[in-house]
Amino acid sequence: MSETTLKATAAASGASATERFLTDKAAAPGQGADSKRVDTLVTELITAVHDIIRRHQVTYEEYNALKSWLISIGEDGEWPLFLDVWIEHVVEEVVTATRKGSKGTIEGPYYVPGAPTLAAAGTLPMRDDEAGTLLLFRGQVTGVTGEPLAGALLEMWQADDDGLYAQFAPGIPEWNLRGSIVTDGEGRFAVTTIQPAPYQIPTDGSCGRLIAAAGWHAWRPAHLHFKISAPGHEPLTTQLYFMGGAHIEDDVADAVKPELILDPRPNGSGNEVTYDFVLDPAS
Ligand code: MBD
Ligand code: FE
Repeated sequence: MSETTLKATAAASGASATERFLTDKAAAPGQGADSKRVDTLVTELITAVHDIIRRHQVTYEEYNALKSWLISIGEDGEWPLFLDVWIEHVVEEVVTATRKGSKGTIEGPYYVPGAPTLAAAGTLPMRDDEAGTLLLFRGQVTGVTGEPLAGALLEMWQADDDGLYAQFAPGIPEWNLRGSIVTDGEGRFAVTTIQPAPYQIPTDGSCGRLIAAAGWHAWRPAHLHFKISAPGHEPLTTQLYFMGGAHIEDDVADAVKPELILDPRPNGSGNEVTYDFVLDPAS
């Protein structure tokens, strides 16, 4: 295991993920909220908790354990991790239910906008001695009627061979294994990268403590992340996985779908696989 792996802590990656979210996504508290909607959703959430307490005869010891844990998850910066692992997949399912194009899945906590732009046939930024099997990932971006989308933006990010993400684990170059690819005149792209390792949720933070306390496991299968966008189309956020890979059947984040599993084949220098993305028209 490398030096960087040893120094990656839950608190460090949690702080980065929290800051990232607050910078890119968070609306000002209460802004844009319809009070009737807040009333309905929060009342139902609280009522569901009350029901669980009654059904399971929750003790003061358990109530205080929950309180401590909720306090610590904020202190560790792990709210983005917790929500994206255990909640986001249902939001994604509801929001994309009527799409006709490619399946999406959750974004997770580690997207960073503005990754360096590569040509349609390019290599993700990586270290000279980047570990891992080379992967040539190619395909085409089209609309739902099959029309090629030239100049579509394919943003891609992934973990390295230690399962670590640049900008969230220490000691990795800023844009390592993160890139923005613009499709060619036929909507095609061909990206050279390495196959990522499975991702383990940090075991030394609040999410890790919850997993240990419940007797769960902390793993996501190896995956590549994408955001694909083109004018006049719904942006697609998705991930692709590797057939037969560890935890493909029991992703802690429940974000694997059968349509998202790649089956790369050896091509002499590493592996190669083709995958096409189909974008819905803008709604
Ligand atoms: C990840 O890499 C990820 O993709 C998700 C969804 C949650 C935690 C880490
Ligand atoms: Fe990920």
